[in-house]
Amino acid sequence: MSDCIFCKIVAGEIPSRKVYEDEDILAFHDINPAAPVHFLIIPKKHIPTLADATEQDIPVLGKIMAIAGKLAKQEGCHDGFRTIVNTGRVGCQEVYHVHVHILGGDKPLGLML
Ligand code: DGP
Repeated sequence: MSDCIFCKIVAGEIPSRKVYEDEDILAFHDINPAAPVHFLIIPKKHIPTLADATEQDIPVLGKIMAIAGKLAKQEGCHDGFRTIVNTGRVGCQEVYHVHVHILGGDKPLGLML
């Protein structure tokens, strides 16, 4: 999608602080961190929202969830983290390209985002 910010990050047209990348997914630090550790994991494929995901997307969405813990530990989350997916208008989604927020730090994090 040519007008999607996250597709532009995937394409390298907008810079990001990368945490991880492979052929299917990209993880990068959130530009507006809401916690000491705050990064996003996205599929490289443009899926607008979680409500748009289909059975074809199960492998990439599963990969994101399966790697979240490893990346969180790598970024300093040694005692847990929050995992948030905002979906659509009611879910207060700002960027319409599926992303999983990973948030962590030293202290427990209350309801946020
Ligand atoms: P959400 O409300 O779940 O759609 O959150 C979108 C997040 O994306 C928000 O926390 C800020 C982040 N974000 C928006 N634009 C950029 C960008 O250009 N670069 C990076 N690294 N993060 C961005």
